[in-house]
Amino acid sequence: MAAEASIRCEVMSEFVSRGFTGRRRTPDELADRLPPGQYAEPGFPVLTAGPTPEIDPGEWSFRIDGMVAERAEWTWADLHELAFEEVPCDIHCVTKWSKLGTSFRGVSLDTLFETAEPLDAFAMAYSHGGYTTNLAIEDLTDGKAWVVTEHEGEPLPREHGGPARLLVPHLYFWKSAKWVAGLRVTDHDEPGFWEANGYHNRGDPWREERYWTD
Ligand SMILES: Nc1nc2c(c(=O)[nH]1)N[C@H]1C(S)=C(S)[C@@H](COP(=O)(O)O)O[C@H]1N2
Ligand SMILES: [Mo]
Repeated sequence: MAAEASIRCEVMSEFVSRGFTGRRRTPDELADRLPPGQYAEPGFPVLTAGPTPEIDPGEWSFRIDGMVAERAEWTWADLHELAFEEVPCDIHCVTKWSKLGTSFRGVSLDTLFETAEPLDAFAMAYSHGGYTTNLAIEDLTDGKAWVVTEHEGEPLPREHGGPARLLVPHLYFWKSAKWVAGLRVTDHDEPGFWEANGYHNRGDPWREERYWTD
């Protein structure tokens, strides 16, 4: 299912890069790209539980620890030594807006896991400010997740998680932790902030996994 969603994302971005960005899309095209129950939002709403932290890139770092072959931590400068990728994608918020044909730029989790190889199946992403969200390692690997620092060619705005956020576009957007500080790899699954407050444990928008009862 995850692979299917990410393939769909690639197909869509190819479609967008052929020249449809900014043009009106036909309802058929929209219908094809919108997961069930979602509508297309041209803007980029901000959804944050609590205050917006102010983090200087000089103070920022990203850590991977817990059940890993080697713990690792990257400063802003360390991160920028790694390969950055452009990530064209669609994003889907559980509150029903989707932003189609957008893009981010960052480092693939696959690259970070080359250093900090996960030895177990689960991870908790955590952020400056205390936000957490849980993800299966298989939802973070094989080109499905990034630590991003740019949105549509500009530095990631602070309200959208700048200087850096997690991006996991094949799952509902609450899994994309803003102001991300690290990932802890664990041998058991545990709910993060929204998952403990009624959201679905996995959150696949194509299966409409919104709430824990879905
Ligand atoms: N640190 C942190 N990350 C977060 C959130 C948050 O409150 N704090 N909200 C989540 C939710 S519910 C959504 S829908 C998206 C919203 O991202 P945006 O504000 O860039 O649209 O961020 C997710 N990541
Ligand atoms: Mo959300």
